[in-house]
Amino acid sequence: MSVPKVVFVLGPPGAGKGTQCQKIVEKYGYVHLSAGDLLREERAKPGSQFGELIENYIREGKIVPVEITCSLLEKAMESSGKEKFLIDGFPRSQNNLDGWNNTVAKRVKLLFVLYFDCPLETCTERCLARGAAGSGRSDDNVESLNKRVQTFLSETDPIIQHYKKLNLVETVDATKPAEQVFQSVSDIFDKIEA
Ligand code: UP5
Ligand code: MG
Repeated sequence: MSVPKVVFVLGPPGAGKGTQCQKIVEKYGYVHLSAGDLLREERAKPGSQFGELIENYIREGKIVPVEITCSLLEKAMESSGKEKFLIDGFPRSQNNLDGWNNTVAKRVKLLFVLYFDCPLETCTERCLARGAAGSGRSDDNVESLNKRVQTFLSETDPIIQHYKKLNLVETVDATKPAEQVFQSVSDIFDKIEA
């Protein structure tokens, strides 16, 4: 078996990471692992040791300790039996990056970081509209969104800058309609797959 390949997918809350990942899965056959979705699933498990902790972190827009997230990601990678992964919404802090580099990173190849660039106001509007439409997400409200945005600026943006210095970031303008954004995304994946 060859070394599993990973693409990190980053961007502010509501930039469209999940939407675009779904399209990448359909066209390029990657497995989509959203760290946020995995945490929400873990939270929902009856008797989960971490359920309450995860809910508190998510509502407060804070980043869950990396041991929990990394172990969920690694389990999901193993159980998929596949070799190409989109890791969506991770690593979003120095703690995440250190935790990853000390564990899973040694067993996989990071291809690049796909960064969805989008003004924070647009991102916030998208999440609020999703909340108003009944997303059921406990963080799609003004209070949580302000915190999510602050966390993005203070903790996640430095990680994107770190990968930019390593020349590993592919930036996409995420302000356009989803189909147009996916055109730009496809151009990047076509190069990689060629
Ligand atoms: N939409 C999408 N694309 C659009 C477009 N081009 N034009 C107009 N509208 C567009 O999209 C968001 C909304 O916008 C949707 O309604 C969509 O239809 C519309 P989506 O694709 O869901 O965007 P995404 O970037 O995935 O937004 P999401 O809300 O999932 O981003 P977050 O990064 O905030 O959420 P995530 O689930 O990754 O994390 C949630 C929380 O979990 C974090 O705040 C944190 O507390 C915790 N977490 C960790 O602690 N550690 C982790 O590693 C990951 C998460
Ligand atoms: Mg998402």
